[in-house]
Amino acid sequence: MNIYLLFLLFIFQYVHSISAVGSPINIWPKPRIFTWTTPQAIPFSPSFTIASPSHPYLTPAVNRYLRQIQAAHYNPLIIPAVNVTVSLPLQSLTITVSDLAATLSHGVNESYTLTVPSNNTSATLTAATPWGAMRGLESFSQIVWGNPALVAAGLVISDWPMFEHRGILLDTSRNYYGVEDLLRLIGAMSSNKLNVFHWHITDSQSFPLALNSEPELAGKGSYGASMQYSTEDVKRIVEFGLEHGVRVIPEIDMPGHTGSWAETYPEIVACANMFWWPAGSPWEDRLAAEPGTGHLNPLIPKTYDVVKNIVKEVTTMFPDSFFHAGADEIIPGCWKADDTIQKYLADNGTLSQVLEIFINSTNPYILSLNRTVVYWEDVILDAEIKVNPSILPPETTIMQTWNGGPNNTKKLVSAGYRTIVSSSDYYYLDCGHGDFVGNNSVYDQPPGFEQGNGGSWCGPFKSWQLIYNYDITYGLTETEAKLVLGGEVALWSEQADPTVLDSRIWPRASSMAEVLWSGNRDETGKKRYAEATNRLNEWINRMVSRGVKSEPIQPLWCIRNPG
Ligand code: CP6
Repeated sequence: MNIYLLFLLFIFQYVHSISAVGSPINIWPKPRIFTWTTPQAIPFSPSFTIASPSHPYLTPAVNRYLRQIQAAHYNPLIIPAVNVTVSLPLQSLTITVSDLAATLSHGVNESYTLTVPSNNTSATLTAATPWGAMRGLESFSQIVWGNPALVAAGLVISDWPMFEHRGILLDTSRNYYGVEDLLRLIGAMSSNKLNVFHWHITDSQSFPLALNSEPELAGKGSYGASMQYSTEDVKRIVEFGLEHGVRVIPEIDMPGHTGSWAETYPEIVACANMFWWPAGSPWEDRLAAEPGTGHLNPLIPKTYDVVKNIVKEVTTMFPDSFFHAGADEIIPGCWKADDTIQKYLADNGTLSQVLEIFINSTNPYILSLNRTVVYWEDVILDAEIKVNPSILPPETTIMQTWNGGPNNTKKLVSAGYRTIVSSSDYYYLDCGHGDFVGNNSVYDQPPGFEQGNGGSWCGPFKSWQLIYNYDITYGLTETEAKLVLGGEVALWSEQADPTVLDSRIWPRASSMAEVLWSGNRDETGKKRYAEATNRLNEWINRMVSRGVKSEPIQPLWCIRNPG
């Protein structure tokens, strides 16, 4: 290096020595513990490399991050005020993993420690498992910015999640999403450190999953040949999930929400042709009474031949140990409309017994395939049709709550169930978009939802702040809180499809992602959403720069004039 260049470097360093002690680090979700006493940075070498143990899923992740960081030149909304030491470009990151054999499963250790020195050209990332290493790589990618790139230095991050289960539910039955949309979703989930894609694959409106054992279910029940997921598609999605540290949990919703099965097997589906409800029947009877409903008939042996074929093949396609079997929203009026069920009721049977027959005939089979079964809370909590909880022991059953906010969470955990929180009052991303039953519909509307009044489907809209401030263990004892596995935001697709996917989900899912990773309070115990606002602006900008079309939360003016 000649003397002239050294002189230039000196000037450059001097000019950049504007210190801004205490400025936050722009990582989303915020790490649990980090020290960055003096905001400082060093150049990111164009020949930067990552050394990592070889692993079928970590290796592709490393290559992906390396490419992304080198190509990104992320342009921040607010240029971080840092001291820059130009003499020490960061040349390498060395990854160490203590348990390379750990599989991606519920409760896997996702902790990591990332150290970027300010006086050395190499950084280190240590993690318990490959999945923790992926979380650390993501954090590392978020501390690199600018062109030529700088990397935050003189910092140590020690990080691990607060909740083990951090997910997104997407419904691919009401409207179809292409494989590329699902991959983009999983990629964005991973960058938000979310680890569960709950795939609500089938419902009454379409059956998009192509199965070799039951080819007609999708053949007749999908929206068309181009709107199906083939075995290869599923394999690609599951593998993509593994490369991103995202588990893919399939849901086959049954015995309700199965109208689409009737295209193939009309004989096993009750009320599939009930396109409108008998005039005058009360709205309460019409839970999930969407155009195109239908419930499996538990009293017909053929039902179980079909269910077992589906469950068996789905478990071969999805390696995760969780299987979601639905069991939400059983409509009394649907089963009551069926002849065989009517006879059963006339012989003093009850609708709850009909549901028990279904659960008793399917749950042991799912368990025999080494799966933990997840059910919607309705299976034991719904007022009219529910099973005796004793047939679903907490050891083998996980409940997912969506009604009634914290009260239902309390009911489930106090009964001993491990619980996933998806409260519709906070976590339903489809809410607030107006009634989807059109003005030309033959449906009677419930009071307040008269046709054409614009009545809102589970409104109002759930804002990122509402989601950020929700505590999923609110009102629970310490013992009860331990049974809360985590949460999932849900995008039901009656009024969503690929054109709105990104903006319906982001940044509101990022809100939950941060809270389930590191909470929503600062060191003094105060809610930290004001601080989060600034970081979220930057995070949205980064997601957009990575091709995820997140919505904004503020005008650029506010971002440039933080007050
Ligand atoms: N579909 C299925 C749905 C819903 C559920 N299950 C749902 C219910 C109420 C609201 C939003 C969505 N569309 N299969 C409930 C778990 Cl407000």
